[in-house]
Amino acid sequence: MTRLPYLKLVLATLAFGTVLSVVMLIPNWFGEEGSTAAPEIDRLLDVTIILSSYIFAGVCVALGYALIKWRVKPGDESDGLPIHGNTKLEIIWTMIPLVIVLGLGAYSWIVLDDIEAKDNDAQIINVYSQQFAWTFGYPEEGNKWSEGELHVPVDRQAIFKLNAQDVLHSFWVPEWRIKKDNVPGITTEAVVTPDKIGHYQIVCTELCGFGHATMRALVVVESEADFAKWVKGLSQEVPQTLELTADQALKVEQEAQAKEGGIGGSGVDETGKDNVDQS
Ligand SMILES: [Cu+2]
Repeated sequence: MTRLPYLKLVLATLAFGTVLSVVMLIPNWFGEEGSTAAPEIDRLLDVTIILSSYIFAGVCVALGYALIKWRVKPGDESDGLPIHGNTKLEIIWTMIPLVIVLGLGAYSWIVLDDIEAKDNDAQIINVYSQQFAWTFGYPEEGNKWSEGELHVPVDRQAIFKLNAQDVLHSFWVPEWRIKKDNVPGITTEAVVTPDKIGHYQIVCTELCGFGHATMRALVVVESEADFAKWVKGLSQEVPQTLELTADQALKVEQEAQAKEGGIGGSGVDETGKDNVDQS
């Protein structure tokens, strides 16, 4: 059996992996950063890119070496060597990915723990999502609400309480790097500290129906003073129906129908599903 040229293979892997890493880190994959979480998340992804580059390089070098070294000679029709497993090799190729995955898992945990740590002066903002619009309630500001436009002060943590009134939606502001599902029946939470003044967009990132692609809202990150002025200008309070759970809202609607004396008149049956004749 030929001894493998380990040193050469390792050096080739390191060289190819380094070139790949450098090339892969050139594009700005994630775009502009707009929150304190963004640099940490981007660094985590950069580390993943570098690790993946070296693993990919190792696989390519091993494959390339095997293809060249053990290529079948012309006219050789014989079978290869009967090989049955190699315990040492199997232990190595199990342990290496295990260490990498556990290491990345621990690193991700530390990052998540850090970016979700809550500040004492955080502002709670309620986010309501429905096909195909976003609205926002400010409980600290007399529960005033805003339709399609979210304002937040810069450098102050915002804790978004995410609600879904009908189906699954998902709250995502790419520059903040934070993405969280809005789930009917429960309130989920996203923690963000925007650190750059500017205009951004909330993008719904959960396929939620025909209008999904248009389900966006403006995000304005502004100074504390500008935010205070804007929020004072809001006149209406969050409508009561938005604060009910889906079940409670259905009950209110059914009671209203019963009062009008017409059941089935609105095309909504007791399961809450639209039963308008589709044919
Ligand atoms: Cu959607």
